[in-house]
Amino acid sequence: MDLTSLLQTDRPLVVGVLNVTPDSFSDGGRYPDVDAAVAQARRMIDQGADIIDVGGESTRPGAPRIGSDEQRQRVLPVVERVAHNHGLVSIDTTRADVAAAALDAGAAIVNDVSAGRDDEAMFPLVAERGVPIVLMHMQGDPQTMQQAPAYDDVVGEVRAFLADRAFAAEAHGVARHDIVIDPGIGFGKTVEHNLALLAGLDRFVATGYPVLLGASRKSFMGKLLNLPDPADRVEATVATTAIAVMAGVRLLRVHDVKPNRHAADVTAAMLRHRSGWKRVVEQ
Ligand code: HH2
Repeated sequence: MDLTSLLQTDRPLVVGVLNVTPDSFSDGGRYPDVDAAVAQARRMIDQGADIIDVGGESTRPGAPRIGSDEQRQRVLPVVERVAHNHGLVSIDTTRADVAAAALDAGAAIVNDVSAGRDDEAMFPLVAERGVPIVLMHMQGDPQTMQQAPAYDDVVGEVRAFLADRAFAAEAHGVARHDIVIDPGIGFGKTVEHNLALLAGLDRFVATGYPVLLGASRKSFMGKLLNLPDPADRVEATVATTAIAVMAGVRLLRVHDVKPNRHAADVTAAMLRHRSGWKRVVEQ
């Protein structure tokens, strides 16, 4: 099933993170070869992931940039096998040439953490291929974003940025129904900024674009709970999943599929029960 059809159901969608990088903050280096990465994708799908998000460049604070050739070498064999044998794949890249090669290899969604700003060829590519794109907010770039993030009104500014980027994408011919927005938890944000965004998720949902949340294992929870090891932040992530589904968020990008699938499904069942779900989805 494609993303548009999945979004027409009343299920929250779980996006499993698959970083084929040596240096990602949480799962970097865990999948040294294609077989290991494909096996992890299979596990995530068995646990209830709807989409596998494959990335070949870490965006953790201070991470080095990875050239397109290297990204392609890392992701393409994995994208090809997961897309053909297992399920729906999104490609996490800001480079249009990497996205194009991944789409050719079977990916069906582009996840661009620069919201089309890193590569001006990204929106024309997505428009031409007619595929969905996730537009994420980031203040600054991964090298510098955590040095001194500052906003007057973080929810208002992030929302205005995303509306602007969605408008730019549509101006290039990307269909409105192919746009997903994402407040970019941890990308140029303090703990307080991230909490404000979680508290204000309903304002993103109210734009009418499907919203994706990527809070999984991120450092604001480590700071709140004094948990330096990202692997210890699974339970905290599950709390953010329930908060997000309550607010009407449709996609949850997570490393730990099973607990988040359960949290999302129980929260959605509760919403259906009080018939709030229909209202949320139709906003
Ligand atoms: N977060 C990360 C990477 N890609 N994409 C979207 N749409 N939203 C996010 O919040 C998001 C993202 C960072 O997390 P991770 O992939 O686990 O780490 P790294 O960037 O170090 O590979």
